This record gives sequence, structure tokens and C-alpha cells, in this order.
Amino acid sequence: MLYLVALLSHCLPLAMGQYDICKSWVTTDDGPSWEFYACQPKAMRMKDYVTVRVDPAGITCGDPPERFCTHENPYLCSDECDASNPDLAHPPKLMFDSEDEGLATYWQSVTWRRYPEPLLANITLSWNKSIELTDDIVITFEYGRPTIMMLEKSLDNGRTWHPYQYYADDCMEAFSMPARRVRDLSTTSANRVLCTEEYSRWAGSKKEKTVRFEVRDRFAIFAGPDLKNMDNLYTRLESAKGLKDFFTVTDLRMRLLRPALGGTYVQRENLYKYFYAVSNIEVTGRCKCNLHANLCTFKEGSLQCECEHNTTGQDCGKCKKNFRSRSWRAGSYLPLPNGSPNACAAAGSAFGNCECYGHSNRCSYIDFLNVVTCVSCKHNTRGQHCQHCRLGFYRNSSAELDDENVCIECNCNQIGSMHDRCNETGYCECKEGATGPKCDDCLPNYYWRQGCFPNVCDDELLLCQNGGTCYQNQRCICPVGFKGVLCQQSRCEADKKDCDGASSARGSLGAVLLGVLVLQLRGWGDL
Ligand SMILES: *[C@@H]1O[C@H](CO)[C@@H](O)[C@H](O)[C@H]1NC(C)=O
Ligand SMILES: *[C@@H]1O[C@H](CO)[C@@H](O)[C@H](O)[C@H]1NC(C)=O
Ligand SMILES: *[C@@H]1O[C@H](CO)[C@@H](O)[C@H](O)[C@H]1NC(C)=O
Ligand SMILES: *[C@@H]1O[C@H](CO)[C@@H](O)[C@H](O)[C@H]1NC(C)=O
Ligand SMILES: *[C@@H]1O[C@H](CO)[C@@H](O)[C@H](O)[C@H]1NC(C)=O
Ligand SMILES: [Ca+2]
Repeated sequence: MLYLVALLSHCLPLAMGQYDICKSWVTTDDGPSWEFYACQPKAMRMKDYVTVRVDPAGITCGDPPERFCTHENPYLCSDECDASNPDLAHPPKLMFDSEDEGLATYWQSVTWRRYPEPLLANITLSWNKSIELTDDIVITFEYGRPTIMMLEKSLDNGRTWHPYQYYADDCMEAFSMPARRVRDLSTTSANRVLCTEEYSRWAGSKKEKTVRFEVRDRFAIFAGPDLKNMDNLYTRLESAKGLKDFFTVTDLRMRLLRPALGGTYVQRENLYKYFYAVSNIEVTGRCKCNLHANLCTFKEGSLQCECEHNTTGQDCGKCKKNFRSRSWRAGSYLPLPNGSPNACAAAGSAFGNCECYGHSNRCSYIDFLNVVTCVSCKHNTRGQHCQHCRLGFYRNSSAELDDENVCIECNCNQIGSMHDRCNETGYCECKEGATGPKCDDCLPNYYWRQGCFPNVCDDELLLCQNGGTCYQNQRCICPVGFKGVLCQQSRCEADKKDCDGASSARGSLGAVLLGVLVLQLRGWGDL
């Protein structure tokens, strides 16, 4: 009986489908215990959890109310959009409701009254959570698909954006890109960003309503036409650089650049039939939990992984406190079929009692000292427990000991500082004349030239004499006839040949006066 239970639980992960469960209670020769597996949440309809934003302001029709007509019925412009009347309003939320049988509900833009100014609209979807796409993104347009549009994605909650796919009835004209089809991509180009003409040509507004971002076709490059060989796909997702990230998004943006034209040129006399109308945006995907969770729940307005394997964070992207004896790692699809959980381990569980704050995943026992010590501390740490910063780094006061950013480089100015070490607040030790936390400034009365040097001249005590001018505190530029550091010396006095022989008396008087001056200057210099 016990044997049967064990057998059943061993089979469970496979029976339930790949990567569905994170752990199971198994009986082995050493008694019952937990066994852990790589796991991921089920795919969901992501439109139920999205926040939407439509730009620019005033692009949604109905404020003020306006009339429009369709390409099929261009002269019957009696349809009305009125934001203040629930039956005639077309707000953005209607792109995400569930479509009842028959009647489509849709967001609609204003009409192209301002032609030839382009009619532009952005629809931005945000999840505040990384999502891995598992099926095609399908956007349904009522009254015709745009002739030019673009799909963009963000992986960092909208801070940076990247093109995802271009759509146009003429890719060359719209984007200077050759038209391609996802179906024609190969294993090496599965994550290529391309321009397609498949979803932009006029085919009657009722006949072809959808624009797709083809996730399945890209998966099929590895998993075969009906995605039978998922093992191959999972292997590729682990090994091909950037492939997993290609299908991961936190936000999506549809940039609508030119509406449907009904298969002909823009007819200026009837601009009421040009607008965008989107009835549905289907996004199917799963929460990205780094293979450490099989549940993802909607809490406090955002999706969150229910992390297992002693991980934590919105994406299970780090180890729980007290489970940081080795660095965090994502779970892996490999080896097939159950993958590797790469669970976080409790401090003390794996290697005696050696805590390395997640900066090392190896400990070694030093026999003659009778201590266990962390090996090859990463993130610029050092010490038995990787608890100190390497020389040339200092402790980040706003980071915990197990943070990757715990040590900050001193960055001492190489010329201005004595060495590249700094104190606990990041201050470097400066050479004479240098100052500032990094020793890249000079004290007053010093100037910077490959280091700090005392001023040769200035506007106060070290004035250039005899009409000389001080050049960047470095030297006096002397008028003709004078020389010396402060131009204090007449060339006459220094070199008799320069002098006018006829006026030697005057010359010697001058020399006496200058001598006094120089003596005075020397006196100041000693102060
Ligand atoms: C749409 O978003 C892009 C950035 O992705 C921005 O450059 C553009 O101005 C936006 N267009 C409108 C109409 O808001
Ligand atoms: C995004 O998610 C994080 C983590 O769940 C949460 O703290 C934050 O408030 C959310 N932000 C918004 C704008 O919903
Ligand atoms: C996580 O920690 C608990 C103890 O709090 C332990 O029972 C469990 O086995 C750990 N899980 C993994 C995957 O290491
Ligand atoms: C200090 O640590 C915090 C928390 O991890 C991090 O946000 C910050 O960037 C770090 N500071 C520096 C200078 O690296
Ligand atoms: C680091 O050096 C600076 C400048 O000498 C000083 O102000 C600061 O108090 C020092 N910090 C510590 C922790 O010693
Ligand atoms: Ca709808």
C-alpha cells in the first residue's frame, strides 16, 4: 500500500502535465520526504488582469458626440458615438470585456477629421508583472484593420520599449522593411522582429478582423506544427540566448498609425469613415515565476507568484531570508521531463553552518584552522562568510548583506588619491593638495594638472609683477623685458648684453630698486 502511494506520487508530476507541480511527498528507502520539481503556473487570459491607457487624450470618440459611417456604407453616416450615453459610448474597457454572442462591444477613436494630419493612437497594456506569452496575441478590429500599425513591448514596466512587430499593407513604404512571414522563420531567427503584410490588406471589414502576433508559429519552429514536441521547445528556451525573454513582457503597446482605407485612397470629402475600433485584445500567457511557483494570484491590484522552493519576490526572483546559503537560481526545464527546481537552501542546511549571504555557493573546510569558509565570494565581497567588501570597495549602507549591490567600488581618482581604498562612507585618502570624496578636486590655492599643484601665481598674494598676467594659476606671462616666476626680474639685470649701454646709470638704479623688490617678495614667500 505504501509502495503504491509512493508510486502514485512519483507519477503525479507526469500525470498532471509537465511542470505543473512544485513538490510532492514521496517515500523512499530513507522514509517519506518532499521531492521538488521545476514548476510554472497555468496559462491564463491575461486581459482580465490588465490596466489600459489610450493616448493621446481626447482620442476616444464621443466627447463631443460625433457621427461616423463605415466603408461598407459610406453614405449612411448616421451612426453616433456619444461618451455621455452608455448605449453609444465606446470606452477603452470594451476591448477587454467578454464578448456576448452576436453583438461586439468596442473602443472607438475619433474620426480622421484632421486629415492629412495623421490619425495616431497608442493603446498601452500594463500588467505590473512579467508575463510569458504562451499563445498568439489577437487584436480584433471592427470596421477594418489599420493599414499601418506597430506592436511594442516592455520588459521593465514601461521604462524602456522595444519594437515587437511591424504591420503594414506595404512594409517597404511604411517602415523601409521587406515584408516577411513568421511561418518562414528558422530556428536561428525565431526571435526576429519583422514586418508583415498579412494583417493589413483590405479584405472587407467583416471578413478579416484580426491582427496577430504569432507566438504559436514561432513555438512551432521548435515544437513542430501542432506543438507536439514541447520537450524540444523547452530545451531551446533554456539554451538559446534571449529566446525566453523574447516571449516575456510586462507591457504591450499598439501604435495605430493609419486606419483602414477600404482598399483605396483617402477620400477627403468623407472622413467620417476613417477611425479605429477595437473590440477585443486577447493575450494568453502565464506569470513568469522562474519555475519556482505553480500558482499566480491577483492580489492588491497585481499578479503575484505564490513562490515555492523557499524563494520570494513578485517573480520568485530571490531567496527567502535565512535561505541564502547559495545564490538564487531560476528553476530549469532541464533535464527533461521534470526539470531542476534549483531551490534555495536554508543557511546551515547544505554545508554545515556556513552562511555566505548568497555571494558564494561553495564552502570549504580548512583543516588546520578547523573552520568552514566560503569559496570564491562574488559581488566584490570577501571574508569567511563573504561578509566584507573587497579592497577598493565599500559597504552600501542601504543594502542588506545578502544584496548583490552590497559593495560599491571606491572609484578613487588614480592621480589625486594615495591608493584605491576608501573608508566606510566611500571617502578616499587624498594626496597633498587634493580633496573631495574621490580626491578629484583641489584645495584652494592649488590647481589641477595631472594632480594638484600649489598655485604659482594668483590674484592675491602671488601677484605677477611688472604688468605680467597670471595664466591659470600655473605661470606668469611676462611682458618683454621681464622674467622670473613672478616676472620680478628685469632682463637687463640678468643679462647685461641686453641692456642699452648708454644709460648704464639709470640701469643700475633700476637694478637696485628691483633688488629691493625681490628681497621684499622673498620675505613674503617665507610667511
Ligand atoms: C505612442 O508611443 C510612442 C512611444 O512608444 C510615442 O513616441 C508616441 O508619441 C506616442 N503616440 C501618441 C499618439 O501618444
Ligand atoms: C506593482 O506591483 C508591486 C509588487 O506587487 C506593488 O508593490 C506595486 O504597488 C504595484 N504597482 C502598481 C502601480 O500597481
Ligand atoms: C523550505 O524551507 C522549509 C522550512 O521552512 C523546508 O521544510 C522545505 O523543505 C524547504 N523547501 C525547499 C524546496 O528547500
Ligand atoms: C545600494 O543598494 C541598493 C539596494 O540594493 C541599490 O538600489 C543601490 O543602487 C546601491 N547603491 C549603489 C551605489 O550601488
Ligand atoms: C570617511 O572620511 C571622511 C573624510 O575624511 C569623513 O568625513 C568620514 O567621517 C569618514 N567616515 C568614516 C566612517 O570614518
Ligand atoms: Ca469587447
